[in-house]
Amino acid sequence: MIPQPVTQSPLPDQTFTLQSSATVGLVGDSDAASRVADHLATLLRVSTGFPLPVEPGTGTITLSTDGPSSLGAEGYELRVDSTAVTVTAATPEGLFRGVTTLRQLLPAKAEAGTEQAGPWEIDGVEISDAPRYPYRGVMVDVSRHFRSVAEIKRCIDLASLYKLNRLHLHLSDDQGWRVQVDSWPDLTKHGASSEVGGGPGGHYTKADYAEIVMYAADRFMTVVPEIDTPGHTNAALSSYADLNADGEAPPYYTATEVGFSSLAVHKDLTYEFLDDVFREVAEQTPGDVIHLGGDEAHSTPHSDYLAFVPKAAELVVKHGKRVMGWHEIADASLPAGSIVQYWGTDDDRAQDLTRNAAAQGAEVVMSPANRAYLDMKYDQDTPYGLDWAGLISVETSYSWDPATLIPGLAESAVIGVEGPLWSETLDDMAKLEFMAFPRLPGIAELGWSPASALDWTTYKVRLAGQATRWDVLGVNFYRAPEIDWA
Ligand code: TNX
Repeated sequence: MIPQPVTQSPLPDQTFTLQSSATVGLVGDSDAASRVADHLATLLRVSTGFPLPVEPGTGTITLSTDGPSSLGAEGYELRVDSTAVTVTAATPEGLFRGVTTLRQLLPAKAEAGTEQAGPWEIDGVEISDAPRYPYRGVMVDVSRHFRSVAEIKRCIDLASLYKLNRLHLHLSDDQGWRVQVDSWPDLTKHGASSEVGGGPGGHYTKADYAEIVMYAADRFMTVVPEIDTPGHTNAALSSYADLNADGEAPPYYTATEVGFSSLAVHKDLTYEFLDDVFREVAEQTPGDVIHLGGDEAHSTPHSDYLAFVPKAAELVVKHGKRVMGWHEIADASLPAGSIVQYWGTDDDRAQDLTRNAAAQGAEVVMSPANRAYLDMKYDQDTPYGLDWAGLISVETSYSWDPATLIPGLAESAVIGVEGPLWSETLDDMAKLEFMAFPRLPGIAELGWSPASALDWTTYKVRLAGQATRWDVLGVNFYRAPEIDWA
């Protein structure tokens, strides 16, 4: 199982077998809980061919939201004995996490899209589980190479299988603006028309974005939209001449240099623009956070950068959202409730900024580029990906502790982890999957499992066990030689 649960005790000599007469019982009524029950039943109907009706009250598999609040919002208990399966939680979200565990206890063929032969056995077990951190994310860069709604749904499905609960979408950068903004239509009319390498690009209409948000919410995953500022803005600057300090629109950019673009920090129009963008993005985002980027603003003079960040942050807060940004923003003063995302490589500057973030009262999400970056090559022979932060083996990506990686950072400031998947070199889903698997499940485990459970030697055996699941799901994963895939 990945992530490893907090406690798990086998019930020896007890084996549960799912039969064609089984029912899914739902105790505690809410729409969200019944959607969790339907989600499980729908999945298993396809592979088992059993009718699996969802009924109120106790069933063969019982899902109950009558659990004590001591389990927390995402905690759950799961019991499998020879006659029944019970998942108990205090919330529909906890129920969903427990159902995710149940899916991993079933044979891998339970995930198949066609009817499979049984038996459908689960070894008896009692599990009690809850996450170490509330923020467990994956980031997809849809700016450098655009991904369709269907592809993003697949990312959500694969990430939620490992109990990740945040989908960070990098929606704007030099190479493309990917979300519709009604008040600034050229952002997508012009700014979405290509991508790295000159491909067709694309963008999410409001309906597309709503579909992604809803699909994610059904899997208890919150979308964190990122509008990168003040650098990484060529797509916007190329769409509106007036946004440029000199009033001239640069050409569309499809190469991969960073750090050459900047919003015009001294123009009022810049803040009118951001006000509109954040308002429209906030309106479509039920989640609590908008990410304003803030990284690599190499062509924004530093004093301008320090003036810009609080003004941009204030506009996020004005529209009811918490500010999130890459660690550079911690050099500026941040509004209460901000979240700073560390992407350093053990360098002092990045760590100082992150400690500064915590000293300001901000919370920290850990994405160390030399460990958590899913776009770094595994080794010299990896056919795509980058290597500026190093080569990141599966072991390297797993073997660190989010609480202690940055010396002197208060452990209480860290709220979680995220694996960013930048897409300069990744122009299709197969390549994204190859870079994310098998490293993303390890990031998920760092976010969920207690520090005492993190152990490479036992983890790599559990990781090997996931391969049959990925084969069933058609995941294009890298058979890293460090793992005995057997
Ligand atoms: C740095 S990480 C960037 C991105 C690149 C990435 C490639 C960060 C906040 N900025 O613009 O895509 O490296 O690994």
